[in-house]
Amino acid sequence: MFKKILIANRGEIALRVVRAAREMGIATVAVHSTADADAMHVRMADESVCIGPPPGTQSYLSVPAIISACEITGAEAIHPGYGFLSENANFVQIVEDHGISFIGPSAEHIRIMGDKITAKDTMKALGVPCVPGSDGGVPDVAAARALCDEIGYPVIVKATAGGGGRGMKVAKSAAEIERAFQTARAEAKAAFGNDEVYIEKYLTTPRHIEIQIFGDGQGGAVHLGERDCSLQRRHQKVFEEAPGPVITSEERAAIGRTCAEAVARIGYSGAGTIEFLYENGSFYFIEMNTRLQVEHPVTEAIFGVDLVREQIRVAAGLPMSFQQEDLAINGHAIEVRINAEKLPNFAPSPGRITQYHAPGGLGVRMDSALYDGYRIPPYYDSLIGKLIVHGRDRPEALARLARALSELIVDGVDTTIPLFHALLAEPDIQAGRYNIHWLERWLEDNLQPQ
Ligand code: MV4
Repeated sequence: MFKKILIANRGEIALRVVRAAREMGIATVAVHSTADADAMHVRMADESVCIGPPPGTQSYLSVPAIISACEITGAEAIHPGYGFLSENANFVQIVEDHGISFIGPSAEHIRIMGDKITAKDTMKALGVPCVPGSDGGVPDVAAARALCDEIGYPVIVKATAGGGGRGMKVAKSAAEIERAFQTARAEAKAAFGNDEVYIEKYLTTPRHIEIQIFGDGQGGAVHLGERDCSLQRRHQKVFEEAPGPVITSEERAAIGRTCAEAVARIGYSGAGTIEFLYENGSFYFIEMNTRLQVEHPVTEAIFGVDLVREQIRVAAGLPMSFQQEDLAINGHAIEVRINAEKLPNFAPSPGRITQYHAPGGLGVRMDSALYDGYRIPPYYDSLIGKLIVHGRDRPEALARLARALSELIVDGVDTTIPLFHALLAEPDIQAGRYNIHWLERWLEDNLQPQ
C-alpha cells in the first residue's frame, strides 16, 4: 500500500480524500493556491505545498507544479478528486511517466470516454444500449438531413469533444436541421478546437439515471446501482438520490450487470459512472465519466462502502474489498448541493462565513470544508458543501433532509439552502415525479426575479 499520497484538488473533495487516506494509515499531501492557504483541506492534510497563484489554470491545473509537489514530498500516488485534472488523459500519462501512480483509470480509458463518439462506439460494441442516431461523426448537412429523415425528428446534434451539456443543439423539424448542424459545428470548433459532431434522436422527457461501476483493473468489475440526477439547472446537478425513485430491482440488476460486464471486458480500473437517459422503461447510454463523482456519497450511504478507499486500494494493486454478491441496498439516500450562490439567479456569492453549523444526528452526513470565519475565494466553483441524508426508505430520507436543513447554519454569504426547503414542499418531489426538465420549469414558475 502507498505510504503517502498527494491530493490534486481543494475544498470538500480534498477533505474527503484526506479522511479515507487517514483511516487507511496513509499520509496525505495537500496542494493549494495562495488563495487557499487558510483552507480546511490544507489544515487537515499531513503536509501541504503551495503550487501557485489563485487562478486554477496556474495552480490546481498546473501539471508541472503538481508533479514537482509530488517529487518534493515523496508522494507515491495522486488522487485527482473531481473536476480539475481528473479526466485529463495527458496528465495521467505524465504522472505515470514520472513513476507516480494515478488513483483512477488508465490514460487510454480516459481518452476513449472523453471523445463522445468513441465512447458511444465502444459502449455499443460492449452491448450497452445507446440512443438511436448516427454511426459516428456526421460529415455535412446533406448527411445530417438524410439521417434525420430516417430516424425522425426531433434530433439533437452533439459535439464529440463536448459532454456535460456543452455543444448541443436540438432540431425539432427538417426546417431546423441545417442551422442546428452548422451552429453545433461552429460552436464545437470554437470551444474545443474539434468540429466533429454526431446526431441522436432527441428524447423529450427522460430522467438522468447514472450507474456507478467499479473495476479492479484485472478484468473484474461490479456495479453499485443507480443515482437519479434528473434535478439539474443549466447542466448543474442540484439534488441527487439513490436508488432512483422509479427504477425496479429487475431493471437495476439488468442494466447494472450490462454495465459491470462492459467495463470488466475493457479492464477498467477504479470508479466510473455510466450515464443514461431513461424513458418509457428503457435505458439509453449517453456518456461515461471516468472519475469519482460529486454525488458518490448517496451510493456510499445505501451500499455502506467507502468508494475512495476502494479507489486507493485498486490503484495500489490490491483487490476490491467486495464482490457483486456482497453488495446490497440498504434504504434510501439523498444529497443536496449547497452552493454559495444568490437566488433567484444563482449568481456566485463569495465572502466570509460569519457562522457555520453543520447538522448531525442519525443518517446525516455533511461533506464540507467550511468553518467559522472562512473566506470563500471568488476563483473557484461555488459548491461549499453537500448534505447527504440516509433513511430506511424515501419518505424517511425526505423527512430527515428537511430536519437536517433546519439545523444547517451558513451565515455571511447567500446559499442555495432556501431552494431545498421550497423543493421539499413540492408534491412532485415528495412523490419522486420529475424528469430532466422539471427543475428548470419549476424555477421559471417559482423563482423568477420579481
Ligand atoms: C440528450 C437529451 C435528449 N436526447 N440526448 C445534456 C447533458 C449531456 N450529458 C446530455 N444531455 C442531454 N442529452 C438525447 N439524445 C437531453 C439532454 C439534456 C439533459 C440530460 C441530462 C440531464 C439534464 C439535461 C438537461 C437538458 C438536456
